[in-house]
Amino acid sequence: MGKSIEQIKDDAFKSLETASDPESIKELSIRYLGRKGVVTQFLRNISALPPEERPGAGKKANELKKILEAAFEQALERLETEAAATGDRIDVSLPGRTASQGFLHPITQISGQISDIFTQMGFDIVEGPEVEQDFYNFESLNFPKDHPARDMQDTFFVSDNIVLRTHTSPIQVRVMEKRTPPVRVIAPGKVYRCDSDLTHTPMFHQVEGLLVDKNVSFGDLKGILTTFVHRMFDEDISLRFRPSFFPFTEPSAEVDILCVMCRGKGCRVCSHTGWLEVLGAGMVHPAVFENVGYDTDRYTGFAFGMGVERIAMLKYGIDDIRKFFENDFRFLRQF
Ligand code: FA5
Repeated sequence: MGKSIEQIKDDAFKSLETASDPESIKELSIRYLGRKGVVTQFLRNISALPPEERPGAGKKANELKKILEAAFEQALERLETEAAATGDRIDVSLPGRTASQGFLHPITQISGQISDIFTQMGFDIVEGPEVEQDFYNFESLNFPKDHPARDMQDTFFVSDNIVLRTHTSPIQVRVMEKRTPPVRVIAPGKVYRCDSDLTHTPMFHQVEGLLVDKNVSFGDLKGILTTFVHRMFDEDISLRFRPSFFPFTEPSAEVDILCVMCRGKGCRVCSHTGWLEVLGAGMVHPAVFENVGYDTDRYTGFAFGMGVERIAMLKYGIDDIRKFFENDFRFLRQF
């Protein structure tokens, strides 16, 4: 009949002492209690014993079966508890994991700084639609149909009367239709033009400004814009007002800032002029006031529209506007 039930028990417990992981305990359970296991075989072979020994041997074998079942189960539970306790232990000496933080795109940052400067000077922030009616983008701003001034802005047409706005100036009209003077607003937003080179992209950002009240003069416009430029850059940055033309302002001007790339000597960024144009401005044209029903005898006002990317280029010394839109992380994470 082979080993006695006592020998089988001794062997099983010795093996259990050396089993250090759940896998080996499961193997032992199969070796002793499985279908072909040692205890199972012992029980099957009881019929080979002399009849008087059979009841005692059967009883012992069944007892051993229960003892081993309980012992294997306990050993498994003990190992699992130990593993869980080790896994949960906190090693306070390990260095901490730094959570990587996102950041704002440089254009969003500059746009925010521009808005902050103007809100500190009492301007409200307003918005308007990017897909705009021809009426607001052009006609209400004194660009009649077929007027050559429309060629100044290479337009993306959605349909005959709907365009992607080419500037933020239509927001001037939308605001004046709803509010009565005094009006003091800025309107940041995306604009679109069929245009692309070192200093032009097909989508770019502008911040529009509009101030309407009694006795507003060109001197007020110069004062506000000079304050803005000095706060945005620094107190000794040079800027110049150059006469210009926009159908919706009269007189009109363009404001240039001394090129920070070459300090006025002339380079490819400033087209060798030493200056970089950052905004257009002027006194609101009476025709625009008439379109929105403002009394031109009582009110005057000024408006301006600046290119956010140009300001960012000057501020950070970037020589190619397209870098802002290439999404190269090595470039973007510097700001
Ligand atoms: C205008 O868009 C006028 N609406 C500005 C204005 C507002 C004048 C209110 C008077 C009163 P202009 O086309 O010059 O003007 O554009 C204004 C600024 O946008 C420019 O000075 C320049 O900084 C920027 N800009 C123009 N085209 C592009 C472009 N394709 N890519 C990047 N920036 C541009």
